[in-house]
Amino acid sequence: MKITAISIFPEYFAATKLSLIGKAIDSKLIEFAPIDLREFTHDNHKTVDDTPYGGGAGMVMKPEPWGEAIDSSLNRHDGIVDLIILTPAGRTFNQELANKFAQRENLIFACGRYEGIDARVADFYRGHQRVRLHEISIGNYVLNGGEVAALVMIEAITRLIPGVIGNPDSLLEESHNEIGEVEYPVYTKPAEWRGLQVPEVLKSGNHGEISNWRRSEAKRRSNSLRESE
Ligand code: 6GU
Repeated sequence: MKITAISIFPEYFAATKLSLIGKAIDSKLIEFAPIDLREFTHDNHKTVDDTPYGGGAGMVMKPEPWGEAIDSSLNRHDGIVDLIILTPAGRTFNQELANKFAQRENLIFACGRYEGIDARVADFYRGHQRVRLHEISIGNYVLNGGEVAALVMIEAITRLIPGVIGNPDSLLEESHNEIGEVEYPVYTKPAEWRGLQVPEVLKSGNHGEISNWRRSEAKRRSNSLRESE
């Protein structure tokens, strides 16, 4: 999978060098390039924003640098590209979308700042031959920009690529699968810690009872999480 992330703060993406994503990059399972939006400006101040037409608070990101940065990024990729514009007004990211994007070859993340990117950028690329456009949010809260949201998506997506995580069994057993059921509680040694015991059933060696117990605990947990919303 080839990933490009366009941002005025490409340094955010240094985090991709760590841990499993970093290893996947080293082993060429993933190719990742952070792109500095300001490289696609042509004025001395490297201006990326301006005041909104119609008035109002804040600044809007200018379309020209975005158009040039996205066109240049498209040239790094072959064939169809999923262009993901990060915006709090987008569709909420979830595991189902992570699974879908994990099957794609080419992802470009466009990380907006300020009050967002001039709307014509999305309109233009929605009609582009090589682009599938997505406007995505990671949840109902406001961040200063799309960089952290892109990192969240990159981690959720890349860990689903075969070979990226060490033990693929954990993908099967996992917390937030499509069903939205949260995983069972886990324990390790010691058997007693600060007066708290590991549940007897887990030490019983009875695999049937263990898996029944885990299923019922998982159900209990996901019910009580939903009630606390
Ligand atoms: Cl993608 N961007 C911003 N600025 N805020 C967000 C978000 C994205 N997702 C949730 N909040």
